[in-house]
Amino acid sequence: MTTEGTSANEALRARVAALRRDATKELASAGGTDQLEGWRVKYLGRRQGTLTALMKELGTLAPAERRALGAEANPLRLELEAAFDARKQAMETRAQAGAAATKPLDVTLPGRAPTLGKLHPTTLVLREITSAFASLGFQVMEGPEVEWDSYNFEALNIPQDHPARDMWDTIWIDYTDPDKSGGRPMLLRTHTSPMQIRIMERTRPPIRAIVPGRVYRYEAMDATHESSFFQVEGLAVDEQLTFAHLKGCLFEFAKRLFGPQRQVRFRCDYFPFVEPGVDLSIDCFACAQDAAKRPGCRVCKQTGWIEIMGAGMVHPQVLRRVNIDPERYAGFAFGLGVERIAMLKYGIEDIRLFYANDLRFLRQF
Ligand code: 2NL
Repeated sequence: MTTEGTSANEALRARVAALRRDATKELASAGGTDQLEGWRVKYLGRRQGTLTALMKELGTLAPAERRALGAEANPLRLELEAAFDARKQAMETRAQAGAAATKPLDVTLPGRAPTLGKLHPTTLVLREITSAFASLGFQVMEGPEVEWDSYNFEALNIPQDHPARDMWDTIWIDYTDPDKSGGRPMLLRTHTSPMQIRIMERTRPPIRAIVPGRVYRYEAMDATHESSFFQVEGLAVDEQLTFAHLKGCLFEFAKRLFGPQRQVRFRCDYFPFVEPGVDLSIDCFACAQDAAKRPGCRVCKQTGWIEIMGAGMVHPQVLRRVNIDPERYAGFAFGLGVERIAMLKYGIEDIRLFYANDLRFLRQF
């Protein structure tokens, strides 16, 4: 150990002592968070900090001196850091207490109202429809949304490659099973009728069931077409059921949903799974009472009638395929689009609003 080494050593030791004194004194007098931060940068700062500089100098000393001085400088660093944290904590606690004292908690302020959820317009109308049919004696049943071609089309009298298939633009699933549906791929059901086939397969008449549920179409979307929407289809199978039963049942339904003053009209229509097939309209609730409102009526497009559903007598071929003897039993069936009914009831002009998740729309129901 050289003389110069020793004196350099002592000089450093003196600096450590002075540093402890100055830093401690200044910390005690730091009056606010800005000053506190200034203190931290001055002494502990990574670039310019006095203590940091001192630690760097240690690296230039001989090993024995470095150890001796390190033994003093290192604890000082920990000491100053701890003092800084304590001071900061105390300052924050005091600031909070001060704020609470000058601005006490006002317990009389009104609380924040929790946001309450509401039912979706589709759900509201779906419930109205199902309860109307339930009160007419129909059971409510649900089925799978992914279906086999055999249930969605073939059992419904729509063979492969038949032009009637063009009535439904289908979304296909990349999944096949050699034992199912002749190895043809699965699909997203285009109507809820396949579930009615399943019901007829496992239930002997009398049957009265409605099947609500989501269906899918490969559509170019516009104000009246969505790629997914809800349907309710109904089915009644019994001995001696006639078209008069269909009319009576749907007439009653239309009045329950749209009011007792409504007129109904049946006209011929075509669906491959019924014969005969019809569509059902109600007289226009917007203009039927007032001929002056007819010109320009947007609800019925000035026809005076609004189509609300399709229906018909179940095709004998459909019954035969599920082993129900069409000589003994007859059935009627019907189908409607839930959003279409909701659009009529609430005056909604664009079906895309239903699933756009815009709260400004959804809050209105
Ligand atoms: C429409 C028309 C309809 C049916 C659905 C049906 C089901 C079976 C047998 C026979 Cl299992 N028919 N359903 C019948 C006629 C019309 O729906 O426009 N739906 C939105």
